[in-house]
Amino acid sequence: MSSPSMTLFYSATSPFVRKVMLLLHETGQLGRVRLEEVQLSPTSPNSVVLSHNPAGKIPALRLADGSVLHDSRVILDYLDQQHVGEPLIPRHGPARWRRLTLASLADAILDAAVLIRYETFLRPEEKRWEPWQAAQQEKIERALQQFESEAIAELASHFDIAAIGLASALGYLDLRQPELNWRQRYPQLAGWYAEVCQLPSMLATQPPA
Ligand code: 99T
Repeated sequence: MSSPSMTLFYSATSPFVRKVMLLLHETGQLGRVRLEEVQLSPTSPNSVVLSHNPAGKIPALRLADGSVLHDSRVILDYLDQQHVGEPLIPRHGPARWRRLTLASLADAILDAAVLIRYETFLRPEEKRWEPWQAAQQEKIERALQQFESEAIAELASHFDIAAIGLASALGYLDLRQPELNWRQRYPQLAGWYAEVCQLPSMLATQPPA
């Protein structure tokens, strides 16, 4: 096999990076990407990442010609157009907008969960504001409720952009909020997630405990 032509700025605990890794696994493109592991947070940016993405965030993907793609949504879209199998992002029609909207709702869970993580892990205790954190947590609950009540059949139909997003989000909640106990409140999601966790792509991308 030829050597990887792209570089992914990567961390094993980033759920946004995990979405990219899942798509690479599912579309057989792992060999095209070299992983460059980085450590960063908003208050400790990584200079290499900053030189590729002024927002200082991962994932960022450097292509063979030196150009850089970010954020995860753009990278997923790009990589999904680089393989010949069934697209994981429908190309046209109502399915495209529906699956992208579900993926966006999964990203909203991640955005809120990452903000909570930074609030509780980085921000000094005396500067924290409980109502703000509770409001982020409510976003997560409302999104989970919508997936539970309106989207289970759609999720189960295809491990695509929407399912990849939600699987990454649920994995991240288990990593950073192990006490959340979401499975009790959302039993259908729990059943769906237990099944997708057995996929080789999910097993290979599990975040370290
Ligand atoms: O915010 C920063 O400066 C550094 N944070 C990141 O790079 C996080 C890593 S997940 N990435 C994003 O926030 C990307 C969001 C973007 N919209 C996308 O790519 O979709 C860190 C999680 C953790 O450490 O617990």
